[in-house]
Amino acid sequence: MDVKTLQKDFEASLTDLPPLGMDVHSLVEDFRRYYSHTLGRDRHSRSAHYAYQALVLSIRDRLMERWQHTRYAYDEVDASHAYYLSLEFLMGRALGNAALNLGLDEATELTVRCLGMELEELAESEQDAGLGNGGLGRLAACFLDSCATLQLPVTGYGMRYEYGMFRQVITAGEQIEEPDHWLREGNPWELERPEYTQRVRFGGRIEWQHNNQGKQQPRWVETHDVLAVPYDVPIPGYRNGTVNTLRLWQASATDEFNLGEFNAGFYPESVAAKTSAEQITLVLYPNDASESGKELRLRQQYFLASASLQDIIARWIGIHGHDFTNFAEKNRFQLNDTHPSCAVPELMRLLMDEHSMGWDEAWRITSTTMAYTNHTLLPEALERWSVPTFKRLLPRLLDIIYEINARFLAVVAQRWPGDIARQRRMSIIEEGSTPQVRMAYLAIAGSFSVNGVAALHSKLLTEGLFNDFFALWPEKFNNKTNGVTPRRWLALCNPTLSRLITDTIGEGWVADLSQLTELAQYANNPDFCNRWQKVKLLNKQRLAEMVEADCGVSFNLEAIFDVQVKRIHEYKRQLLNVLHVIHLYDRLKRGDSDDWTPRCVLIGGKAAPGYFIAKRIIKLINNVAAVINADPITTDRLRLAFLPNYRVTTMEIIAPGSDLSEQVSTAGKEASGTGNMKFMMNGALTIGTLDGANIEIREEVGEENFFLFGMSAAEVNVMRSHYDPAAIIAADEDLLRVMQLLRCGHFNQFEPGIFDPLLHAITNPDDLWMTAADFRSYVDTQQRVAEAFRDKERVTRMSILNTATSGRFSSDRTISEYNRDIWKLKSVAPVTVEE
Ligand code: IMK
Repeated sequence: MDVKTLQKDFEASLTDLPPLGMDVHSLVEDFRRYYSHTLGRDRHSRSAHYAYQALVLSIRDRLMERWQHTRYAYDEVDASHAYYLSLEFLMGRALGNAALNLGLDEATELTVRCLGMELEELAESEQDAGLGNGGLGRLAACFLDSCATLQLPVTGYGMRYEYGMFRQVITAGEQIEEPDHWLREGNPWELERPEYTQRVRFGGRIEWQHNNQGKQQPRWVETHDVLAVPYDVPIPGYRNGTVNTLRLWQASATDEFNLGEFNAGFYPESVAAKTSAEQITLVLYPNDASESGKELRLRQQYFLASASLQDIIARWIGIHGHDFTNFAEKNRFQLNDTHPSCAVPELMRLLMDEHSMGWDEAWRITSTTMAYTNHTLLPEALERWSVPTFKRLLPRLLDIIYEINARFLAVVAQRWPGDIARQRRMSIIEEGSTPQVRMAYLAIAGSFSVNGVAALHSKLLTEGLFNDFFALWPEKFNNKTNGVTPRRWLALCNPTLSRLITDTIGEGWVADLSQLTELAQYANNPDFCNRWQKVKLLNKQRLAEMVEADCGVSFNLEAIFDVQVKRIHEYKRQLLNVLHVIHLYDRLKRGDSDDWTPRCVLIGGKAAPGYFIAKRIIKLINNVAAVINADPITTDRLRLAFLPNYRVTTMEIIAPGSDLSEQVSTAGKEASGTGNMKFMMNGALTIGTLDGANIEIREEVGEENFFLFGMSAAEVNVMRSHYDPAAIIAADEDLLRVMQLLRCGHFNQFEPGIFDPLLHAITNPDDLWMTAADFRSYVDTQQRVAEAFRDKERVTRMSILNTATSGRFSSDRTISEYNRDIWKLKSVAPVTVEE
């Protein structure tokens, strides 16, 4: 055969590769080859780790084919595209999800069995991709799954942090943070794409020059540049042939660092500069719903925005040349909170300075492509960057922000002539001794859509935080209630319940969760209820084993599994939960235990390393657990455990095994919550306040199937001015006794005074979270929970109805709404590989 023919055959086969088999035999075949030929293992070196590697490579090949076909399909129709820009993607493990979504779950299971191993054992080899803090990052991950499942051309853009969310170790009851070097053994799910490297600039100064049309043109000079190298992660849709992309940027020093200064004899300085460039993607900031205000964080934010936009524009030019006429129509950028909001001035800069566009045209494009999602009302999370810092790091961007602000304030002045106070309030630049850039206002001014993440939260945004902006641009504001993916959070994590559901109503629910309503008709069917209970018991056993292994606490399977897992934060009120546990202990001690319902309380979550009170709350939980678990009076009746290192992978065991979901935030403070949805889907009942998505959960399941307690957001605001915790405590015998136990050091006999800061917080009239105010209502409602659980039939019915009405909380529904109202993309189906 001559070279020409070979070449032609090769070209043809690249676009038209024969599809890989999806049956067990093909999978085993590939597995064998990877295990022995690629990884060089033989029968003398059997290990779960290499088996895992070989399995991933086999599955990855099948993702690759579909990935290519998806790209071809999008290119073919020149599809409009949306980009989800986020500093966080909390992906968790990928193996089980890839197998499920490709329809290879059974084949995978069998392949592993052929080798005399169990899939669960292999899966343990995979580190969680913990590139996020909590709800905001996990939401981004669920959204990618739904976009691929709905076959929408959506790409995620994020950061390839070398260290993800820290590992939490509990020592003497306290949180110790250990670095999470998740890439140490390599990451078989990513594909490095050095050919798409971008250059991101920092520092320097602006020089104005005349261009050949005699116009003043800025030149950003003497910059310190950093390279952004993309790593692509495949995002498979649910059994539909689509594989979308998550593109993660890694910072890398430019060659200038290596050459210029090396030769000039400044070796150490040169290496230091290299390290400083590569710091940008070294570590995830471990703060949830609070800002850090650190310069490195601003560098991260600009790095993501700039690299992503340059990448998108380069692709555009590759296809359309320098004609940007349809750019706005074809592209949407969804900003996941203000973290990537440098994208607004950066897109202006790229269009004007790099692609010679005028201000008006650049602004038309920017303000019709950007959309902003707000994820919290907490003032400590609202990002502000000091103007001097901004000027030093991003001088050209600051100029553009000033220009955006001047034009924006002119619009405000037009609408409210002479209202100086309002102009000052709304200004993107906050005046003061050190002026600040208000990133949320920048995001609103630059976007055509602003959304909150649950009905109450979106309403509070327009009434409070963004009220002035709502008055100016009511049409921009909308709500998109969060959701979670039913693939990971039901089909994958709860196989026993999934089987029961599929046996009963068919398998359509996995891609259309509204079908779960068909379960409601079985809520009174004794046979079905029986099977439902059996499934729950098995899942409780699985959870109890994990608690035993990780906490050394044994959970009684007969007890209510009462669970609160989420970031540790005062507004989420883990303290209220602990006060209730102490109250139950006090009741046992004083012999008030007629008709007792056994209860095992599990609390888990990470505290931001700099958040003193949150860390002390962890210590309190552990100390209370030590005392009550050791007291023989509690045996089989009450247990408390703190689960270390809560993460995506542990939630996959927790949600299926829980009876009661704790969603007890101070009303008006939790923007949405998404853990609440995972519990509901898996049939847990909720005890919760009228906050975030709890309100919508209660609406769906019906008030008789939801344990509501506490003040409403409006009541919280009314009480604020005359909150008197001392009086509340004095008037409540139970709370008084709980406070006595804490005050006298019952849980810190050898650590005097350590809980004083917590006692102070509870008794402080300025306590923003008003823990004491909701104590009575919470305890009474927990008593109703205990009574309900004595009626097995009743709680089983309630549990079934929770799952049956959880369809609304699928992220497929949420993403359909984003697409209907904001992105307006057409779904594009690739030619399926097998066709
Ligand atoms: C979280 C909110 O606290 C949750 O209520 C919500 O369910 C979730 O986002 C998803 O919408 C992290 C944040 C944040 C604001 C700033 C930062 N809001 C949330 N996480 C840094």
